[in-house]
Amino acid sequence: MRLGIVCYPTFGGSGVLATELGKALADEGHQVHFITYQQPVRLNVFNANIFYHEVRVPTYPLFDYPPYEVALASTMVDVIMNYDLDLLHVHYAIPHASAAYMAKQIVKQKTGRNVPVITTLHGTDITLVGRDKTYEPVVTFSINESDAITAVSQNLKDETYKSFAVHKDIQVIYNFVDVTRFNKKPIDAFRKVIAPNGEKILVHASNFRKVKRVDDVVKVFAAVRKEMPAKLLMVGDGPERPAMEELARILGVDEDTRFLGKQEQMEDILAVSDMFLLPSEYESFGLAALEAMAAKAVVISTNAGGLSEINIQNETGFMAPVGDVNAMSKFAIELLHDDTRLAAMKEAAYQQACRFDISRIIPIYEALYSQYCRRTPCK
Ligand code: GMT
Repeated sequence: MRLGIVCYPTFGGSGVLATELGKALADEGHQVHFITYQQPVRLNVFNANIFYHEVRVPTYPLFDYPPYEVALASTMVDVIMNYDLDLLHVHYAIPHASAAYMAKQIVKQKTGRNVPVITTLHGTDITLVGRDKTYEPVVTFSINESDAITAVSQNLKDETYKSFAVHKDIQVIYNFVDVTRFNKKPIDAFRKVIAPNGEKILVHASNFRKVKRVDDVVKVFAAVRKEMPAKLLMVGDGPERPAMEELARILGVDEDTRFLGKQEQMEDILAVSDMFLLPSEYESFGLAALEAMAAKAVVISTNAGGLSEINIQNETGFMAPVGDVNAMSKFAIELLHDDTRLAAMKEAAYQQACRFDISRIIPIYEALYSQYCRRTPCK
């Protein structure tokens, strides 16, 4: 198939998932065209089946807000027509689903062809941003106009029906992880630099937005650090980072906390980690937690959103209500003191990640695409 994939190119989960999906589909022999404003961060391989089309947004003195959606729709039209795409798969509804709708109408008018659009809902496009009155009518309309809609968890599907007048079926296709990539041997030299005296290593990775409640990460770590030697790795960057650096100083754990910024080699960091902290206010799924589990890290998270669809209480990790720093700290301290239980839970986390392995999920997307494919055979 010739597939167009539209996503955010940044470190956000939807962009990561879309890029990994595109890479896997290209490996399967499909021609994959990424359409976005910047090279996606995980698009770091050469594959003759992968094309990257940059959306350029020309500026003009009149434009306080350069019209990205218009530029995106025009690029979609260009790529659909010049590369004869079979379908467009857009990740994160805003503004990708509405731009795809516009592109579809333009192609239909020009050629009579109906290009199928599949929209995958990822999280805040539904639970936060999309609900805002400023966007809601366009989001509802463009979701309903998509030929197929998928959501990355059952919780996100339910949230969509709760908040939007969507009258079409939404298929749940869970996010995935490439287990073979994340189940890596720890690099001893790296572990020694981070934890020279064999301290336990805790890790958090996100885009440091309010919804992640990163302050709870630092608070849990401070409680752990009171009880035992430990190190905290903070991966990623975003608006909350400066406040978190300050909080680590206030709580006296700055010497044991490293802010690593944005990192591409997450598998190397996770390979030396014992525990992953994700105390979010909401997660539709929690892809970062799944990647941690594939690297045999135990996940301490909230029970918000779809997290309970991947993290199994007391088996692969622990979940507490949002903001319950005490419960998360207590569990972390007890587990980090008990090496036998820690090893068992790490293994259980890994086994759970295997249920979401890339090899299981890609065929589900291919089957969905096949329903809309005009070519025979479908590759
Ligand atoms: O908030 C983020 O982590 C980024 C956001 C995105 O759309 O890029 O992530 C959402 O999509 C991920 C991939 O499907 C999910 O794993 C995250 O749980 C989800 N984030 C939220 O729901 C807050």
